[in-house]
Amino acid sequence: MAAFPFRIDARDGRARTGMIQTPRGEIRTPAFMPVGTAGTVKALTVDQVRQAQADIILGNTYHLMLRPTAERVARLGGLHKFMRWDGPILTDSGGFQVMSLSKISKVKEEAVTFQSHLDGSRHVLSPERSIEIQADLLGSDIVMQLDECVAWPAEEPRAAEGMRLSARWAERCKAAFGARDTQALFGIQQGSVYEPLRRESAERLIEIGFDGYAIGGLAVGEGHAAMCEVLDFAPAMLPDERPRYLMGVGKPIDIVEAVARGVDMFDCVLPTRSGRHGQAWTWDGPINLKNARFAEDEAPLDEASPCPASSAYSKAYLHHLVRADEILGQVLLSWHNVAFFEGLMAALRQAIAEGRLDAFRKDFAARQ
Ligand code: PRF
Repeated sequence: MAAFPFRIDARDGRARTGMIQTPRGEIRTPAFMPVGTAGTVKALTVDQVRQAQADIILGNTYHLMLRPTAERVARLGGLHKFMRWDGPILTDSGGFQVMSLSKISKVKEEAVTFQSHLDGSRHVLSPERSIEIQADLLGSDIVMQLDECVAWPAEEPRAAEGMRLSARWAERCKAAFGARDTQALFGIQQGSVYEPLRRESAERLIEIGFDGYAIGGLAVGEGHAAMCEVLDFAPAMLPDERPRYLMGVGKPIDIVEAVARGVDMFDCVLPTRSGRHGQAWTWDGPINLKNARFAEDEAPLDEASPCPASSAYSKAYLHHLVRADEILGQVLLSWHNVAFFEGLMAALRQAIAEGRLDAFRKDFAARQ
């Protein structure tokens, strides 16, 4: 597998910091990927996303296959050109979004069939079709296998069934992807909270061989403590020399704890979604700008931040924008939040490089 060298520069306990090298640029790890579901990181221009220090963004097979369709994106030159983002893009494979968003869905060995949440139209997503959409039509840099994420809570037999289906789909995705130099394929570990299932999942994925390994099936309702318990054993089952990606996580405290347990990549809608709802993430936890206590607060959210949304606008002004339901309030808070998450990742990388992650973790938790 020639694609995507992963260089680890420093370690601190189980945590690592380094860099994934892609043809579209370097991804500093641990990395946070802002979510650009429908060909846009909601409320932000790609220039703002770049200024917020994101190295890579995430796109969604499910949304783009329905609208504007993957074929149309391909005719328009691929997702990078379409949305004007020239950095790396990781695409999720669609299965998880089918389960969480579509009206009706049915998972079978061959494929998942579902009805669009937009117009009720019927669609089929097989492992082969997911790879075609991601790799050939959208032109994704990091392609995810199609998997089944079972709903929480799941009894062990149900979790095993979903994990084994995901493992069989992993083989089909690998065969469909073939060998490529300029794109990478990641497998996804499933198995809910069950250690033997996580072990079997990891072994089957490693046997197939992927460029990176994701941890799926977490942050689905089990809570922070249960997720941390799984992360005490799950990342260590995946190859040390390849990137590990915890899908759909999370709150800053989740990210800090996962990094300490050996995770390298994250994605979450939280910074953009909470930004559209008036919430700003800070080193002292989340605050809601709607709150009357900010009405005449002239201080910015973070004067030390390189992001203008964080350093150049007063909380009083942001309070006004949110109260008046002005679109700029959503833009500035989304921008600030993405910059905050990227700043958190930079701080984590530095703490690992300097061997003081434990102290960082304790300070961080105490301030939340
Ligand atoms: N699988 C895929 N995408 C995901 C998940 C998963 O398990 C999750 C779970 N947190 C988020 N996104 N393919």
